[in-house]
Amino acid sequence: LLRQCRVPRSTPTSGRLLSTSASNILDEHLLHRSPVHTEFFQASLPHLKVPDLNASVEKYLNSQRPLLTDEQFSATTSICQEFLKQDGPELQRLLLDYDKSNSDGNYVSDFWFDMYLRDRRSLVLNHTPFLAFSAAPEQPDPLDRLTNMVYSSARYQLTYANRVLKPEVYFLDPKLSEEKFYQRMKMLSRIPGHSRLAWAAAYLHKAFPLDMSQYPNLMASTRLPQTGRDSLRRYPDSRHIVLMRGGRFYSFDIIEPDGLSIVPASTIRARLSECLADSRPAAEFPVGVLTSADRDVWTKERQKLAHASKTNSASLEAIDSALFLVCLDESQQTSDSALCHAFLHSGDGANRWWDKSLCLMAILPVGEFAVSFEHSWGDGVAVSRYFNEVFNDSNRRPGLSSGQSESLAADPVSVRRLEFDLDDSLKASIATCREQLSARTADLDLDFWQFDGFGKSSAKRAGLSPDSVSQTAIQLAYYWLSGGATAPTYESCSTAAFRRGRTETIRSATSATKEFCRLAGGSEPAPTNQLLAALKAASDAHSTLTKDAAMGKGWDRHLFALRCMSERRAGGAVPRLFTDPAYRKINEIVLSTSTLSMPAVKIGGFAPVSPAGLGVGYAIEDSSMGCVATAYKSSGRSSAEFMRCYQRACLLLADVIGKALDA
Ligand code: BUJ
Repeated sequence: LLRQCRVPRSTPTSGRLLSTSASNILDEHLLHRSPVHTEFFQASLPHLKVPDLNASVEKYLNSQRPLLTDEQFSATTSICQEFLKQDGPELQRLLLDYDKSNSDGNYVSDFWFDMYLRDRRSLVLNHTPFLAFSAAPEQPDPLDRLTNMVYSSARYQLTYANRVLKPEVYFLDPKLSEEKFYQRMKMLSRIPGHSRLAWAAAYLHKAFPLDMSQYPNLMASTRLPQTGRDSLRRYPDSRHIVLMRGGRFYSFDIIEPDGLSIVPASTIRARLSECLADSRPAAEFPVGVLTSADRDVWTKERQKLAHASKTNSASLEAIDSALFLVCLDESQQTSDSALCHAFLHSGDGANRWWDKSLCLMAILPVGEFAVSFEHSWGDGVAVSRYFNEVFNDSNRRPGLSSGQSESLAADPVSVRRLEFDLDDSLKASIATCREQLSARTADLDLDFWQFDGFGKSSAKRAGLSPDSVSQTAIQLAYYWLSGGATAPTYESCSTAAFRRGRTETIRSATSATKEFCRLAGGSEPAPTNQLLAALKAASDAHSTLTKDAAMGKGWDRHLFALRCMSERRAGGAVPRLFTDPAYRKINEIVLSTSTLSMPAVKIGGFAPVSPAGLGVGYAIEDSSMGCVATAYKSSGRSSAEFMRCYQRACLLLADVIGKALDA
């Protein structure tokens, strides 16, 4: 979880529904009642420190080593030495000053928000990932399951908005019961000044509270396109959702006007059915496709749209302010790769509103469900909390009790159709965006493979870190794919252990993985004991990098922030370190990887982050491992070829580790 894991500063919770007291809400409308309030630990979370300059530069050089020839490495080393003598200390001082004046945030979070919100490229494929839900065999009817997921999402919102959602805590001590932990925290909450002590008290229990500053933007929130830099906006009074089907929009309430209770699940189901019963054909000009455009293009089109009619501005307002979006697609395809394509980009992208912070997707009649999220506001840790809560709650305590389906007819006025008036110019833009997006998504190659012959438990028994083994498999696959090369690799690591922490990069292509690939990847692999020793060295090196990253001691965010400072610095030239071809190369990510292993997740993925790169979403479970790989066909890469190499790599690793365990 920790691996994965600009909102206004003063209001940590999502808002107005909050002013009601949770004690007025019946248990059936909540996920649970936390013994301490949701932000109990927030104020005492540790501050993410600016790392030491020399240490970051040294780590940067270590990451460069396997990617460069001796000559290139020596040139980059000299550039780094020059940086440490010239620009580095001044930029570091500026960054430390900036950090001091920014006590509620951290040195990187505003720059990170800027990185997302200033990016003018389409959100689709470039940023938006998806996570698909595992099956729920006890809920065979897809519409019942969707109803229950919507109902549990409403519970999530009432629980969060009323501050009774349990704080997000990473427990390291398996012997510590959650109940006991919270009893003690509740006792602490009676002591004056507890908000400063809360984190330390949790730490004494080997429990690590995680940042929750992203949570207010999960629901009732949207990204808004603006020239140059987009913004995020929240709607604290929201009680409705917007459903999209065939590029058309429908809106209905799921929380009652009192803000204290959820619309009965049978009514939600009837409202969903009413949307499904609309017999009109799919929209000829699906407005949602405009949200897939370049952000400056969409900014202009949105202004035109909003000014064209009151109907349009009202529809936009309803979409922006919805708690979340439900996207219903219809398909008979059940293959894993067809599902991944559908969830990642919905074919031609016509049935999505990409700006919306959270989107619950359903494919009927096959009954597959997933979530996608606009990435600027938050990361995997916040989304996986919602994802797990909804998966568990909708299975264990479904809102719809059996036999209740459609016992109520929807009130005909309760589902509002959201319409748009489109002139010829808007129609032409929609047609253009649709063509452009179709061309981009048709270029995306995607493959999935799951291997049931090896998993976490064998890796652990052999004294290896399961994640390191997965990363080594990816490195070896790339080694074969490229005929012996090592590529700039990004593994996402959460820094949510810190206040407003987002992510750090684990640079998982190391000198140790390179050596392992050299020994294992030739036509005649080295003897098993040699391979095992190299694998252990790769695992140890990776574990150190992982710990560093999770502790905010990687080099990526530090150098990124120093570069941002150099761009702000009046009159200062950009230091050579940032124009060095080696710096550019290491940031042109070829292997973009991320993992989330949770029973609720069936599959998940994202597109490559560079035109010639690969996107690799992977997981390692107790006795299986697997990944979803993406690539752009136009770059000459093939996800299927990568997958063949990955399969070979998994088999080799399983064999080597199996022999070690047998010995
Ligand atoms: O690093 C960051 O700041 C954010 C990253 C960006 N990037 C995706 C480019 C790496 N964002 C995330 O990591 C969020 C990604 C969420 C999706 C993760 C999918 C992983 C699940 C794959 C499951 C594969 C199935 C295996 C079966 C055994």
